[in-house]
Amino acid sequence: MFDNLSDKLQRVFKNLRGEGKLTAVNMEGALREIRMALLEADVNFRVVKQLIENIKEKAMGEEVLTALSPTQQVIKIVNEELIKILGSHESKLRFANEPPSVFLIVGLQGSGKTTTTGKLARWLSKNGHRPQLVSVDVYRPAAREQLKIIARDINHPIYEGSAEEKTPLELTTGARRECQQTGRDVLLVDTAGRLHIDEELMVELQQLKDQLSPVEILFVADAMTGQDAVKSADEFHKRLGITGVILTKMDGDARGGAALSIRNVTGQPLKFVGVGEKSDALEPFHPDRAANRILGMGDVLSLIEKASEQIDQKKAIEMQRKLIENDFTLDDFRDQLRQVRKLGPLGSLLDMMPKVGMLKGLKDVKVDEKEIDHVVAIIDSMTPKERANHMIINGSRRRRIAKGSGTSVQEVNQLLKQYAEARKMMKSLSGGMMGKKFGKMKLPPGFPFGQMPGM
Ligand SMILES: Nc1nc2c(ncn2[C@@H]2O[C@H](COP(=O)(O)OP(=O)(O)O)[C@@H](O)[C@H]2O)c(=O)[nH]1
Ligand SMILES: [Mg+2]
Repeated sequence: MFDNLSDKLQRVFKNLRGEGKLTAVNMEGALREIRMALLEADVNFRVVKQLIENIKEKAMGEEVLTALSPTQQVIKIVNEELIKILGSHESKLRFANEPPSVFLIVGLQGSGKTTTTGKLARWLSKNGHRPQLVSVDVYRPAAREQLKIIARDINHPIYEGSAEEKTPLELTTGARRECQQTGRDVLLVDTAGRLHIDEELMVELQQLKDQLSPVEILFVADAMTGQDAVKSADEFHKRLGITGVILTKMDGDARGGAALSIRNVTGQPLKFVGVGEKSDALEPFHPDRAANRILGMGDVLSLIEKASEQIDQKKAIEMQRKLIENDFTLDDFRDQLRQVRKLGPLGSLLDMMPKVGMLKGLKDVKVDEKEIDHVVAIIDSMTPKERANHMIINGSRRRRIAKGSGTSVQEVNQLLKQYAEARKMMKSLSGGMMGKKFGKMKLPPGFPFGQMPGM
């Protein structure tokens, strides 16, 4: 996956490193090489153009981070732009308020729909759902048989339909009824494919869409077909309105052009990638991890990320203002916790910053990541109003929050107590040294929660 592109980009960065200093001239050369590498990876030319423009603009405009070398800064920018083009966040599946959630699996013949339907069933079961399968490829009995075999392999029920149910619509209607009766919450509909997009197929799919109101219309495409996959996804989207894409056969695709283009061209997210023929070879797509993989330098990237977060001045100043004015809300509390979580053990972060001598005392503080996740989950379960004003969180609200976050009322109480203590501590800090003597001092991310009891 992305192997060729990864190799080429790493070569570009290596050459840049050799240059020592970053100049307009060698930057121009690097950009040209990055452009070539992307085009050779079969990335859509418009996407390449935009990527290069963004990288160029940022590289020229970026304020200098003294903690990074010029090459590291270019890597940082390329990484950020790759993540952006890949969709920024993981796009999770949507579910209907009223079960069953209907997912239509659509795409051209041979793209991997039937295989992916089985993989999705398995993935959904592992993630707390009870999916039901149905094949509506009524033109090819072998195709329905194929899904039956897959279902048997993964030990999943499949709706086979009665003798009267012959059309795709009759079959799905029957399958949906059975879901309701047996308490299955997701109906996966494996649809027929054609070699090309044709009118008849579109009419059939449109009819299924109208009658079933699917929450997800997932377009399955073969990544190895590169820009053809992107083109057909785009056409399907224009005709049918897809909600996401699943790219299969990523295990055999060393270029990655489809993955890099699909979001930008269709406006629809890449939700999963298929990475093998087996039923567990399906992965949710994470733009940041993919970018990481493309750049192939996880260690450098995490160092860069940590260093740039440390220099995130705007945030620090804002936080400081809040400390002094004591309007530090649960929202801010959560932000800080998340930042601590992202940075990992404070010790390793401090190791990278020899300059901040006054923080050395914090070195032995351990950050329990699971506990932070727990606390963040509790705050997530609060309403915006509650997060803005913790005073309104009474007994019944605490019970609701505990339930929503899968914790106990005691844990919610504990969190609110910690938060109140943190506020108090800040108040005394802001009245004392923070407010006067160190008025312009930057705060380390996560400060001062690293020191809290039990965290
Ligand atoms: N290597 C690999 N093969 C896959 C993947 N997904 C599907 N296939 C293969 O692609 C072929 C066509 O898949 P199928 O599900 O029948 O496609 P459909 O016509 O769209 O239903 C089969 O041989 C699958 O084993 C994948 O992620 N990796
Ligand atoms: Mg099929």
